[in-house]
This record gives sequence, structure tokens and C-alpha cells, in this order.
Amino acid sequence: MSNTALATKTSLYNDVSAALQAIGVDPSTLDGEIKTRSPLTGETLLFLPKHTAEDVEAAIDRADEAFRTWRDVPAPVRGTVVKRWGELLTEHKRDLAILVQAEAGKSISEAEGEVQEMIDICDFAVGQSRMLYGQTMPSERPGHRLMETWHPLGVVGVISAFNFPVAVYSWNTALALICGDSVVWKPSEMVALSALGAHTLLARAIEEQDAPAEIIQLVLTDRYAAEKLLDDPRVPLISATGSTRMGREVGPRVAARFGKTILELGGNNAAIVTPDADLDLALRGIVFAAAGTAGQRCTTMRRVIVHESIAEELTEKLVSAYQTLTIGDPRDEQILVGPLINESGFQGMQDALKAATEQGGTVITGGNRVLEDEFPEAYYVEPAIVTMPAQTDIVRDETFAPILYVLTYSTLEEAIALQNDVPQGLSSAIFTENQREAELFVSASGSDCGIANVNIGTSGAEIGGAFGGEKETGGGRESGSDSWKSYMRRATNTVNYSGELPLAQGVKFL
Ligand code: UN1
Repeated sequence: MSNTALATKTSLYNDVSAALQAIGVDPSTLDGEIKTRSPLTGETLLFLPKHTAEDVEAAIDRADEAFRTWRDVPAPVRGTVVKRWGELLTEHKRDLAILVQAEAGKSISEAEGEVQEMIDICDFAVGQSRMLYGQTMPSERPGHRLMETWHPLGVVGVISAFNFPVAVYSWNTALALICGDSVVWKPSEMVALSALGAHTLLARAIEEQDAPAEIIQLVLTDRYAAEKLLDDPRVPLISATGSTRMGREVGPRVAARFGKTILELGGNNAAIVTPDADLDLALRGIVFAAAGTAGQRCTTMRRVIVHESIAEELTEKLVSAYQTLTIGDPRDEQILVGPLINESGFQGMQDALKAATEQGGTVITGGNRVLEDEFPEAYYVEPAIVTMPAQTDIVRDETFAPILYVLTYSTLEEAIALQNDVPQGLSSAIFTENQREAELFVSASGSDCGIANVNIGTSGAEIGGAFGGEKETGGGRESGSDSWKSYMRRATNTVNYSGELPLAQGVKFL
């Protein structure tokens, strides 16, 4: 089907076309098998070409070839490409946010926030390009130097999910590029236009800086063609964001050929609210983390573990706050909660609510589909709060929708045990003004997650820290801190300038 055959040109279509054009993509040139659909209205936006398995292979060929030039470009020079990308993203922040909103259904503030994460990681990576430090260690032998050097790794395969269509790509790509790697990106097909937008701006930055054009490759395809990336030994690192189910396939498959992975999989993030919490602050932190982005972040708060003495008060406050949430098409800037991505997201939420009820829970607010008459093809829901008598199976599962389970506790040790007793280990939080409680939570015997916060919610991490989690979340770390090391290989060098040949450990030979 051709784009010109689309019967009606709605205002959404026009906004998306204008944003694409501003970014440098002419929508009339797009055509093909990938159909992009907006969760805002359910309408089809545009068709894009779909790459085959052979195309993926050819993309790997080109990226591998370009890597051989790129790896020898000095890292601070590589940084200028990322610097320019950051400038272009700043210039086109609104345009890219319009695409993200159209395809992922976010409020414009959250969509712009996602582009801001890209700009931030570009800044970070530019600085890091001058700080790819290796250490020098004292050698045990006279006249010897012992040191380590960090070298580019090769082609990095980035697999990203629908809910953060562009930011997660940028965390990986800004670092991979300054580290001297090339990148093949397989975004979720559901957000192909956002991907094309982000890719086009980076391609322009690369061209303007006279860097090799082929260091970035965008493959728009399904998971089957993308399997080429998993199996190709020329792709030493796969960074994959998505479900635990996906990670269970990707991890062992890449490991079977001794490839490395950065896995960012499911989260089942909780907040503990203690009797010493500032309840109004906790309330705001919980509502944003639980209902924001319609519950479709991997960092979304899915559980509140509240002390029994304040459970009733907090629950009442939460229910009142949920009543004030504006739900609907987030092109209206007053709207806080947009749609679920699609029908299967909606079905998943309904199934989870049913299971929760069967397992003894009570839905105390929300859970219903709304605006069905206005948008029969889109899935808007009231965020739900469900009180649970215990941490049953459904609570231990990640449902990618706005369901907040409320559990109670009597001792902090019990609360921490509950918080940790799920298969996932991404993000966590405690709300308390009591330093002992806060310190215990962030200590070795506290939260077992990759992210453990005090007096803020579980979502909305800054790029400066390492992002990722433990257990079924996959163990990967990307974004800030020293995550760049995952995109490089370390060589240990012993240099002998003594003219003698003393052996290590005092070994004598010849
Ligand atoms: C994700 O949901 O995949 O911490 C990423 C956050 C955002 C990133 C979420 N900075 O919520």
C-alpha cells in the first residue's frame, strides 16, 4: 500500500508529516510494508520500507567496514559528531517529540523530556570522549610498565522497545560512537517514524563532520530478520531493551557465540512508604511514577509497600489524586495520561486485573476503558489501584500498564524482603525522613535493584548514572557513570624497557 493511497489526511497525519519534513524526511518518498499506527487515534500514519534478513546482513557488512576507519579516528574527534547530533536534537526537539508522541502516545512534556535525555547523553558522551581512561599499575618487575588501554569493540547491535523510541537508542549510540564503534539499530516497528527521525538527524551530523556515513545503520524489520544481528560474530555486543521473554532468547543466543550483551528487561518497581515519610511528597512521587506514561516505562512503579499504620491514609490520598488525572489524547497539553500502545496492551491490563481479583485483590479505583466512543481504535484506560492481601503471582509479574498494587507491612525488614521478593530488579524507592531507614534501604542488605532511590519515585532517572538492573532485568548498565566501558575492549599491556627479561612471580627459565 502506498502512502498516497491513504484516504484521509487527518490533523495528526499533517503534524507528523510536517515534523518529518522539518527533520529532513520527505514523507511522500516513504512507501512499503511497515505500517505505522498512532495509539492516539488508532489511525495508520505512514508506510515505510521493511528490511529483509539479507538487508540486515548487508547493513552489518557496511557497519563492519566503516568501523575499520572509525576506530582510528581520535576519540575527541569522534566526539564532535555526537556534539553536532546534540545540537540538531536541540534544534528539532519539538519535531522529534511530535513523532514520539504520535507513535508512543506520550504527553508532549514527556515526549520532549525523552528528547532532552538524548541531548543530555550527547553532552555526557562528548565529555567522555576525552576521558576513556585506562589505568597504569605498578609492575612487580624492574624496568617494566603495566597499563591498560581501551579500544573500540566493533559493530554494536542496538535493539530498542516502543516505549522509549529514541532515548534508549541515544544512550547506546552516543557512547558507542565516541568509543569508536559502529551501530546497527533495530527499533521496534511500532515506532519506526521516530526511529527514522532520530537516525536522520544523526546521519546529518555525521555528514557535516565528514565522518564515515556507514557507521550508523537503521534496519526497520521484524524480530526474525533481526536474528541475523544476534548470530553474526562481527557484532561483538548486543544491547537489547524489552521484555524478559525477549531477553531470555537474546542472552543465551548471543552468549553461545561468546558475544556480549547489555540487557535491559522487565522491571517490577516498588516504593516503600514508612510512617516517617512526608506523605504529600510520597503521594506526588508515586502518582507520577505509577500513572505517568500510562504505566508504560520499564521504571514505572508497580507496587507500593506501605506501613500498616498509614496504609488507609495513603490509599485514600492516592485514590483522590487518581481521580484528578486527566486521561485522553495528549495533544491537548492538559492531558496527563495518554493511551496504551495497542489492544494487546489493553488486554494484558484487563487480564492482570482479573487475576489480581481472583488472587484476593480489590480494585479500589480505575481499570476501565474510557473514550471508546470517540476513539474506537485507541485504548485509553483509567490507571488502576489494587489493594492486595499478599504478594501473589500476578503482583510478581510485570504488566506493562498502569496498575499499582498496594501491600502493607509492619517491620522495615519485612518491607525490604517484600520489595526484593520479585524476579525483577530494576528500580526501587523508599519514602522516609528517617535517615536510619533510608540508609538501610540503600545498604547491602537493602534494595537489591540497580536503582534505589530515597524520596523520589522509581522512574525518571537522569542520564548521569548507570541505568539498569539485576536478576531478570538482565544485569546490563547503560547511559552514565562508567557504562562506556561495555562498549570497548580492554587490553592489558606490559612494556619491558629494562633490557633484561625477568619473569613474573620470580620464575626462572633458560
Ligand atoms: C525505559 O522505560 O525503557 O528512568 C527507560 C526513566 C527514563 C528511562 C526509562 N529515564 O524512567
